[in-house]
Amino acid sequence: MAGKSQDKVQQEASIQKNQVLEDFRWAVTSRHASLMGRKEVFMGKAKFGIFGDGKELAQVAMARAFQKGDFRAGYYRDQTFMMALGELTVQEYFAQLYAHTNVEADPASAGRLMNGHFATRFLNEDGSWKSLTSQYNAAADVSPTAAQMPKLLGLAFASKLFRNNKGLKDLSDFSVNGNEVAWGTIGNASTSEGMFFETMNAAGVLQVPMVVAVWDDGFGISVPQEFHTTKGSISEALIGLQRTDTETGFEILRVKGWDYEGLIQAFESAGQLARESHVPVLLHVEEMTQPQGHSTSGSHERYKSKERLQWENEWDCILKFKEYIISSGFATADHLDEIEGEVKVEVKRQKDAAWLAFSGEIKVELEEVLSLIRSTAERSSRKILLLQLADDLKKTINPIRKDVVSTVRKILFLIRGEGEAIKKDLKDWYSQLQEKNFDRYNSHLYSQTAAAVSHCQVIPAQVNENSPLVDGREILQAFFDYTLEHNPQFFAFGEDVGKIGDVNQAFAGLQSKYGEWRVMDTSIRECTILGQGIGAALRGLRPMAEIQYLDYLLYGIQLLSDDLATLTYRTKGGQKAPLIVRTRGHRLEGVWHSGSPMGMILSSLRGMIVCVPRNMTQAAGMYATLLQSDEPALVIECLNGYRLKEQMPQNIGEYTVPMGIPEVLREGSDLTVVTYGSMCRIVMDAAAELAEIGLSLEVIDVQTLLPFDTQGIIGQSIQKSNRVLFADEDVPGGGSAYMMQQILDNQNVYSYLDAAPQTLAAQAHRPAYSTDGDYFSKPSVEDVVEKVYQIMHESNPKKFPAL
Ligand SMILES: Cc1ncc(C[n+]2csc(CCOP(=O)(O)OP(=O)(O)O)c2C)c(N)n1
Repeated sequence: MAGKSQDKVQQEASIQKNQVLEDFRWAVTSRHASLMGRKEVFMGKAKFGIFGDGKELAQVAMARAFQKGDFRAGYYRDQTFMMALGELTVQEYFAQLYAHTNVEADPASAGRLMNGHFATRFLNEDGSWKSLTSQYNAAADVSPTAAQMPKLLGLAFASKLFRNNKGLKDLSDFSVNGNEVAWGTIGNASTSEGMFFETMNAAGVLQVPMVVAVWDDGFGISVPQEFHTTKGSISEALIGLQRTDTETGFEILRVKGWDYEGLIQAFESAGQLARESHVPVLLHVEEMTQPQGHSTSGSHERYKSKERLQWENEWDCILKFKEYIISSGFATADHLDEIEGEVKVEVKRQKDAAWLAFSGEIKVELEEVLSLIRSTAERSSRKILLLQLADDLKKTINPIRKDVVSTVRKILFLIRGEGEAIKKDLKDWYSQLQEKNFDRYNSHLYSQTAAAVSHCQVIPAQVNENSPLVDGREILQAFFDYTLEHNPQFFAFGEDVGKIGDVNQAFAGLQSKYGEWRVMDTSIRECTILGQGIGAALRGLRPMAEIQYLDYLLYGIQLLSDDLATLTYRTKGGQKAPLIVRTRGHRLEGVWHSGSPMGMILSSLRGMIVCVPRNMTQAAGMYATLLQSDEPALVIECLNGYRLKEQMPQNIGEYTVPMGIPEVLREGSDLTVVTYGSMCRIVMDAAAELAEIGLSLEVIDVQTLLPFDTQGIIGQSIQKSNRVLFADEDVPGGGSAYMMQQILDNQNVYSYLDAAPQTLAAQAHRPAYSTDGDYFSKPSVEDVVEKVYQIMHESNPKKFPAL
């Protein structure tokens, strides 16, 4: 200090004062947004509210340490952080509370998520990447507690890759030498989840630039800390992760949620350590409060003691911040009151603007429809009733879209028997509204960009009589070799993927050829393998995450379902994570190595592509398609196919297999069997046997279950054969029932059927061990033969007598 000029000292003091007052402004802005938000819910203007009050101070400190290019994966308390970064206006905050369906109004979720789910937009409207290093990035939030953690690992891991994999050094829109920190936030109670512990361990092993801030307010809704965490403290419980002079690990810091200077210092040093040295940091922020309780669902007075409530009042971080500012001489109490007064007016102004914008759109629709109903009523025989419905609609307090649409639908039903001229205006208006509402509520389950799988170029595999016969796994190996050479953003990882090149050797030799940053081993942690992939894909890389066996996908299905599969939908195209999940399933052995839980997958992964290649030639072509696209996918290779012989295509790496286009494997006229994966071979064998008694089967491999037969190929086959059987290895009512539903609901085949459509599945239990266990559990050639024969018997018992 002694050597500094007076000017310099004054400048530093004024910078600090400006900073402190700016932070104060953000803290109280956020607090008043919380207070007003709660009232909006109780007034019936929003359905549910969860707010960030009590967590403000730590978040302004985190925003100070957060830099352009960094990523946040957090949860519903982070509004102050987002506001202080400049990534969330108060108006946007309220737009989400009201569920305003406009991307401009609510850039995080276009009204699709309840309030407190934050996100920035990573993509331009056409789906191309923005420059992520020039902006602050918040990965789109999810509600399940701790589900933000696995992708946080991936966001941090990407920095590690960008720093160490020289092939990525030119991707300056995604990283600058891996200097980006991934910041996570999580509530103290949520640290009890397995995902949290799995992520922490993996981050310690991988040494990635990840800072995890735990917002500790001593409760998880009503349940106090002693029920959540060993020793009542997550930083105490995790002390074994602490790095030492000789061992790598975590840096663990503790700070109080009301201590402004402590928070600023802690976040700054955590950020610096992670950024420069890629050391993960656990930042335990203790003594936080929750002034309004957990959410609008109930009062915290039900479960907090009087003493606790009083302590929370006294140790409120904004109160403490005020005391600090005044005692440090940065401002007087009057000045702070003045700022708070201004803030209150501004928050109210933006809240009102958000409401006006939200309700204004609905009002326009309501006025339009009222005038249409009235003019329709003039022409209708149900005039009085229609005018009454219009009147009721007009009287609705805080009308929503449902009020408008349900009235229109009721009226269209009432006047169904009247002439077209009477109904036309209302019907036309409604059909236009349906399109708009589809865009508002139902669009973007899948990519809507030029890189959607449906737009990928189809290049057939080239095989001729000279193409060598090789093991299936060698086709995959050749494909991965080609892709590692030609696509620097591609990398593959999973249990046993690195050194031995996966348990079936499709990556054999490729780690030594391309290095440990391209083909790598991981620990046994399916959930965070997937999270690692999601986070890396969010940052522009093309990861292939391997789940060793399909049966173990269950460890990660929640993450795929809640996070990856909903990502495009819940951000309305604002983010993408085109992760490819590779796994192998169907036939092998026993209860845990031969499952085909396709019904479970199909029900939970809408939003992802699901490929079920029957062999490795098809699998390689599917991977090529997926790598051209911007959609996340699950590919299930056939466990028993790696050693089966296939011809090596000449254009390996280049040919593609289109998604949603079934392939007719055998033409026939008596009955269509629709199947996929390992069952293709079984059905083809059955078809050969049945041909011997003059029965002609058409066998169709659907190839992908999501999307499913987008061109109606199966329907066309049924028009010809008039009979259909859907066969797979899932439980009854699983994948086979799904295929039947798709065809019956979408392809209008009912009138072409001469026999009831049927399914053939495995037994309801998982398969018993060994070859006999398989035979008596899963569909066999005999099962297919007998099932088909039975259908034919019912059609023509004379020609096909009972067995
Ligand atoms: C997997 C899952 N289980 C339960 C819930 C319901 N829930 C929402 S918030 C919450 C408490 C979380 O407490 P904490 O992690 O301490 O965060 P805080 O809300 O106190 O900030 C619970 C149980 C959920 N969202 N997800």
